[in-house]
Amino acid sequence: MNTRRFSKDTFEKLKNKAQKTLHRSLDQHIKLAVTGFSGSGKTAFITALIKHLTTQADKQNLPFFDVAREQRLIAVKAIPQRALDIPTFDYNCAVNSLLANPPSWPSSTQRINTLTLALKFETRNALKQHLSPISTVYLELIDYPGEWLVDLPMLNQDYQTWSKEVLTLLKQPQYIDYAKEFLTAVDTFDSDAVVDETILKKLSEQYQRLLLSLKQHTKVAQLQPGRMLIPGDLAGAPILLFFPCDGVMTVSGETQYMHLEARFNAYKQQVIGPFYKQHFCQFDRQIVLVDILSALADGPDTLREQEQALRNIVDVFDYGKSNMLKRLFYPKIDKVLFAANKCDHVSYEQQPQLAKLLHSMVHEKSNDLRFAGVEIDTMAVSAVQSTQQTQVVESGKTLNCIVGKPIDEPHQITFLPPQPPTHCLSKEQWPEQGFDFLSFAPLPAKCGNLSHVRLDHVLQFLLGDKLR
Ligand SMILES: Nc1nc2c(ncn2[C@@H]2O[C@H](COP(=O)(O)OP(=O)(O)OP(=O)(O)O)[C@@H](O)[C@H]2O)c(=O)[nH]1
Ligand SMILES: [Mg+2]
Repeated sequence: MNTRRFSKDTFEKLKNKAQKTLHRSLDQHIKLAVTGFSGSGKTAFITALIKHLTTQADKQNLPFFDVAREQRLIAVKAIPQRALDIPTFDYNCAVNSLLANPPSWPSSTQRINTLTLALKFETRNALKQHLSPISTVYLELIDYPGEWLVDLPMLNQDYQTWSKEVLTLLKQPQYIDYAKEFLTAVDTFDSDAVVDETILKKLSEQYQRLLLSLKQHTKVAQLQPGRMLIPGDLAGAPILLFFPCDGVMTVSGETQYMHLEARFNAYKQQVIGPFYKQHFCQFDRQIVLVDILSALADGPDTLREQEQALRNIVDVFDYGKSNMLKRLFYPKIDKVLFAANKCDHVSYEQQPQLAKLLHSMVHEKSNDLRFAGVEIDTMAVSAVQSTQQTQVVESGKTLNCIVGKPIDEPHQITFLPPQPPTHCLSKEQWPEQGFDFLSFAPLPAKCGNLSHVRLDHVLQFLLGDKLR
């Protein structure tokens, strides 16, 4: 009986693996990493991508997406996902809020979820055509709380290095007011003393409150550990009871420091490690969504901090072209798109400047990736359009403005956005009035259709070559 069950299980596993391998070998399976910090627009992007592919994939709507322009895309459909233990991405709920009257943005993500699309198309590839004129590509997407992404670089750090980095960040002038109380408590904390669970719990909770208030009042990206903000099923678990401290490592005895270090390591091994292995190891393509306008609005330190946080994230992914055989088992990211999202918060003429600013922020990393054989592009996009362009003449001068309904305001306004810089400015170069950008509600759908800015360029870059 046992032997029979073993054989059946083994057979199923082998069958699954063979199917996976076959899909990969024919390049039929694409895993797309939608990467971005909390609020960068991952959920809205995934929703828009599904909406445009499933019901709006015509040449008028997606003119730069070859398969749509050439009218070769037959149909796109969500299919049952391979990962049975992950909740399915609630597309209907997300798209309904965008299509509602008045429309609203989907809610912030609280757990991991996934969705697989099957794209059926007429192939132009001679070899594939010989086998069958119709091909199917499977596109796997996952959505997750951006807070959890920020944890990934911790995998390459030990407790001492992590503590140092976090404490340095908290001591910066723009965060010190929020962090003062916690920093004073940590200063008086005796890391060399014997373990006192009450003290550790109290300080951990204080640190968690600090993270929550930084999230609420600032745009700082690197708030670690991310599960302290969105615990998922770890709420109240002792694995979350740690905080950064400047202590010293002792050779013997069970000190508070060693206890904290053990919890930090357990968090890495039991929380970040599996999250990384299950969801971030095997990707083919990546889009990095960046909310550069919010960072600009927050000031020069936030922009620098975003730049650093982006570099740290890019560092944890596996890049480069793998050869055909390796690719079957260990796919590597071979295309990366850096997208300055929400670009419709500035005028059409200003959008290329946003792309240039993002390009300057990731320039060094892009160079390394290109060297590793990865194809890179940078674009200004808005997966879901929220404003329209207009021109206003004032004192004989034509001004390029945008029209939209700011979030939390009852009516549409015409707004002249400030001019974004094309590179990171230093504090001295920062304009006195800063950068005052607004956030807008999605544009109301027209006949059930959503609008976008350059989503077709994004699709062409990320998927175009697989749909030939
Ligand atoms: N103009 C514009 N604004 C957007 C777009 N996508 C997202 N936004 C804005 O950004 C906010 C956050 O978008 P989400 O899609 O929830 O971001 P997320 O990356 O999924 O965030 P988490 O779930 O917290 O990780 C939205 O509520 C909108 O205000 C877009 O395509 N265009
Ligand atoms: Mg989300």
